[in-house]
Amino acid sequence: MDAERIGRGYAALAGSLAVAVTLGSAELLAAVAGARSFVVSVGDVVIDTVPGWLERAVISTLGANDKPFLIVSILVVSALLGAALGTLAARRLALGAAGIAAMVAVGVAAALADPQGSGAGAVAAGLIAAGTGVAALRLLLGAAQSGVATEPLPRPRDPADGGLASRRRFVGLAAGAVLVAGAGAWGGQRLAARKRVDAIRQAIRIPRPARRAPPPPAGAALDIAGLTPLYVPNDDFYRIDTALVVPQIDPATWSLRVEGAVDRPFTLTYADLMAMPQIEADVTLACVSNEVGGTLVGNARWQGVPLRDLLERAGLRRGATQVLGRSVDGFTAGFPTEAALDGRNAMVAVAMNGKPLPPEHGFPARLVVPGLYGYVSATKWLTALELTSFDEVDGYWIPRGWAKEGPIKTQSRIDVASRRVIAGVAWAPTRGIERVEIRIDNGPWREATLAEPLSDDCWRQWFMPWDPAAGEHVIAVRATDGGGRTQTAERTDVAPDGATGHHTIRVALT
Ligand SMILES: Nc1nc2c(c(=O)[nH]1)N[C@H]1C(S)=C(S)[C@@H](COP(=O)(O)O)O[C@H]1N2
Ligand SMILES: [Mo]
Repeated sequence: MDAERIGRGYAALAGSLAVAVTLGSAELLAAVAGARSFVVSVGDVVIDTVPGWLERAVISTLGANDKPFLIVSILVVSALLGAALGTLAARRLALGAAGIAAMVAVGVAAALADPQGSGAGAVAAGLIAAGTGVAALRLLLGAAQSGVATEPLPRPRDPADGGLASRRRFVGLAAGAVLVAGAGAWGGQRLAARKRVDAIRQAIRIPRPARRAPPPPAGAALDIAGLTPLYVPNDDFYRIDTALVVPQIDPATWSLRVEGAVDRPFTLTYADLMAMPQIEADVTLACVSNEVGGTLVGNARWQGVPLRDLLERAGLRRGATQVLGRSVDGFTAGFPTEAALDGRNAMVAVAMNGKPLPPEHGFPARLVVPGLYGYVSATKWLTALELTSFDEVDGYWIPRGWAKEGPIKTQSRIDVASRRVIAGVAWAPTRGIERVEIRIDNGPWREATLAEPLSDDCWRQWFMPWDPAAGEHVIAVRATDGGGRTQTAERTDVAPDGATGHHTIRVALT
């Protein structure tokens, strides 16, 4: 085709539309073929390859919007690449076709790199989508070339000009392309949504645990408006993971391998796991990325199979010093084997607050290890436990600038500062909370009243009656753990092993 004869704007638009058709049809075809969405797969690769500092910066500026932002970015970049391909294709169609094929190849490669979804399906969907996209490019450029598009984008033309008809044709084709792209994306989403495991999950009966957690003692939960509940409901529980879409795992096809430096590696089905004796325990989970005063922490009642039982069944070999949890989505987290054997309630959890794990929190099974930050321990959508050493393998976050070992630091947080009361929570999992102190307007540290403890693995609520004068006040909190160690005032960043410092707030009371 003759570039001179096709307005650049038309060519670019044709290219973008052809890419949209490619992506939309790929979305639908991938869903039909049981493959992962190309766009989502590329997003996952981006998440896994961007440098740790950038990932942290994006999460801290965009918070929970980081994932939609990533998807939109991929679509915008694709549209721009499409525009560039369109102008190339106006000169030689083969260049545009090669460009579309290359883009699809990137999507297929990303989908293949993901252990979830059908690889053959991804290849088949990619081939057909590329063909569809190239056909769309041809048609659109053909329409653009046949007269209309010799002028920059839309300019009123003489009705007598024969270009009008072909411009109509271009506009019609463009509308068709938008329709095909939109319908493909929508259909793909609909099909993917049908794979959700909600119904299966709701039908699951959680067995009675062989060992129940004691009921929470009277006085463990304070009745203070605005105070974080002792048990955070599943729907409100903080969520942190690298999964762009929540893995939907049918327990019927799920399995858990115990392997590595063990004498008797084995694989369990979900039914096998559910048939093993289970324990129940209250455990506070915390994220290493939790800023001082932050909300990336929560307490729940978990139920599952003691990790120790699984490791004993496998028979630990010498050198099995790290337990590495592997997720179906490729995420890994490792912690000292000692934490599974020293008597704490480390478990492969199947239930959270009396319900099968929500998909967002790792259904059908995840690790819960009291006292360790989630990034080294709490693998969701767990599919393997690999016994290894810290020299051999690093978990996902370690090469991204986080410490190899991640014991949870003592932290305390002010949730409420009203005209009557100051209240909050404090946690030092496995060590417990011995004391919480409050300092108002740089006065002396004064002891707050502690609620009854749930367990040393959980946060503890606290309060202090307050009758403030009107005006501005600065309130700081610090906790002392069960070992008598008080939180340091020194402020450090969340990386590499968790923030330190006193949560300090400023309130204005009238
Ligand atoms: N598969 C998988 N498991 C994961 C993660 C992840 O990215 N992928 N993130 C971990 C981190 S950093 C934390 S803090 C906890 C958070 O668990 P939650 O989302 O249930 O609160 O999950 C851990 N388990
Ligand atoms: Mo985390």
